Amino acid sequence: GPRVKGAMIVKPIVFGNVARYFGHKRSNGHTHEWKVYLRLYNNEDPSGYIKKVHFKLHDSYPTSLRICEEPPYEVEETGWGEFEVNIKIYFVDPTERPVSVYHMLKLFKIEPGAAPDGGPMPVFTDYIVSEFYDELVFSEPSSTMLKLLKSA
Ligand code: SLL
Repeated sequence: GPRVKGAMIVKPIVFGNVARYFGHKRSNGHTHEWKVYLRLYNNEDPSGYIKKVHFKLHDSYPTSLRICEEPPYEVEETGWGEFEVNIKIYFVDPTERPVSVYHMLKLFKIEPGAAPDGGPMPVFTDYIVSEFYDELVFSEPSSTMLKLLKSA
């Protein structure tokens, strides 16, 4: 439908990862299990206006593109290293352009003074959370999209 002049809707989001250290290195070299996720800040169900969410992992993962067609939008994996995850959000209204957010997967904690020279060093901790806030801004959405955004 036509764009609604002057209309603006803001949807606060939260994205990030949790990770757990195995306590040892597995035979495949993996040291952690982790989960990367995207959700609405107020925990609303966005499936009325979000079509799908793509998580693009490091190329060392077989099938590095993971697709979530409905909530929860999350990927659980194991691994040994940190890398940037591209989280791309597609909307039900195809005229609404997909939005990308980037999350640096965190497995280790940077500890000041932990290195032999007294500098910072990544250390293994049992559990780590790395979470960020952002906002999806819908500026003059279509009338259809505006209805979907409001009825969520
Ligand atoms: C690094 N630049 O060197 C980063 C890359 C990639 C981590 C980290 C894959 C596990 C698997 C995995 O953990 N990749 O291949 O099964 O630290």
